[in-house]
Amino acid sequence: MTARLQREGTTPAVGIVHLGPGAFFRAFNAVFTDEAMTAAGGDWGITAVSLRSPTARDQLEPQGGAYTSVTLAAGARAEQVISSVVSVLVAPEDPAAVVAAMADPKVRIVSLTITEKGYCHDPSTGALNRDHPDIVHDLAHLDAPKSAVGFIVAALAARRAAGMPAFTVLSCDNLPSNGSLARNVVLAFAQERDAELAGWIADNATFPATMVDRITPATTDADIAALQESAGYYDPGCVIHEAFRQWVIEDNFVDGRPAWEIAGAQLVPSVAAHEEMKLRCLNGTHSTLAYLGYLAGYETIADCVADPDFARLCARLWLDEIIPVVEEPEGEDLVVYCHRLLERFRDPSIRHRTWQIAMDGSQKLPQRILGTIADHLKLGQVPTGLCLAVAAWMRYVGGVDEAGDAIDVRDPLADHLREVSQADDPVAALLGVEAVFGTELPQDQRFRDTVGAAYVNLKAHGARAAVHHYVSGGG
Ligand code: CS2
Repeated sequence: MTARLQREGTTPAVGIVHLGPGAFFRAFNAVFTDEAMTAAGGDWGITAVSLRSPTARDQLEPQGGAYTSVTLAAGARAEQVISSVVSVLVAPEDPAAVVAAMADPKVRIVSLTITEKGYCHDPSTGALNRDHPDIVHDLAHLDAPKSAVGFIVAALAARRAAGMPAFTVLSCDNLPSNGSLARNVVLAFAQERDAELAGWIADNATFPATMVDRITPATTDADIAALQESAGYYDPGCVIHEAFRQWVIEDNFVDGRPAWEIAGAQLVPSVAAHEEMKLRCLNGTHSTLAYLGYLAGYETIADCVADPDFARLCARLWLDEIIPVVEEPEGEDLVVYCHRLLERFRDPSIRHRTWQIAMDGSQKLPQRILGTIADHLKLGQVPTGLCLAVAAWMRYVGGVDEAGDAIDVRDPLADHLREVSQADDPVAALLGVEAVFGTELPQDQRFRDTVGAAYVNLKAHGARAAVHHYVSGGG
């Protein structure tokens, strides 16, 4: 039997608690922190916390927290053992231990990769969803929280009671103004419990915004076997990702941070423009490819853009519909940025499944696609390609593919969306889902008509024909 990977060298003291120890965190935050500590030292070891399943703990604990980060680029591979994670806690097994870890005086940062739905917010407005079952639970039982928001408030309350300083809450999820969004949900929750606590958090904690970017598909058994073959050890905690990485961080920390800039992070006064560029250019086309590509029968993003029509779809979306309404961040050239994106999407060694990206669309659509559409409508234009993407999402959440087979739709609103799609006019019914579309956008007749026409076209001719029609100059 092959030996398992083991941690080597000294274990750093913990300075960060990270919620959400999935593949993205391991390919991104933990790598930056590992490299920063190797180069500049600092007590920034990470206690990782899983809010749901024990998988990450079961993978990493027998390895002392160490795991392999595998970079794949056009067939070449590079392996790097990452040792910044010191231990993994599983919140449902012992919520009090998680609060205690976050309330430890040595901890100065609580970072988050909990995905969009982890914020328990209303996607169209960003406000805390007070009806969310985890929020309802946590408001009543803050001694044993379930949600990230509940854990943060419980830990900050404990720190305040002990006369300790607050910590920095560092959101690293693909949400617009993720720092203020995290701040708003935390303050709204705290306000419901104790107005003085909310005031203390507002005055003492910081919530810097970040833009995060590295394409990291879910690790497969084949990836683990390939690592075993090449490295000679077994590591079920390994992660596979592209070489590219970009982390733009608003430099606003309560009590220090790792020297992430040594590992290439950009520490800036404002992240807004970078964030919008990334969410709209990368994630916007990713989601478009996910829905249209899935319906067209393509398994991965690389498979999608190997089809010349789908590659042209991306190019046309960027040039005609996205870049014209995106502000260019300092130091970036949007055309070059998008050109590079297509190269990243094309890399066949990164097998990023359309089905994986299609997940949780109700939480992703507003910031990835609907904001861009709204900006065009304000200028009196209708972006037909992005409306086609919305129609493809509607087809997808209907739950039946073009061959008549069931789609395994994963989304917190999946049941509701499937039910709503059964209406006589599914487009009108889905546009009425306020959590996704808000109240303003669905009132725009041009938008309704264009999405409606795209939906009919998709249903009658299929995704490949609809994409071909669009890139051939049709609407
Ligand atoms: C993807 C992202 O799964 C998805 O929704 O669009 O995870 C994407 O790969 C990352 O944001 C890239 O940085």
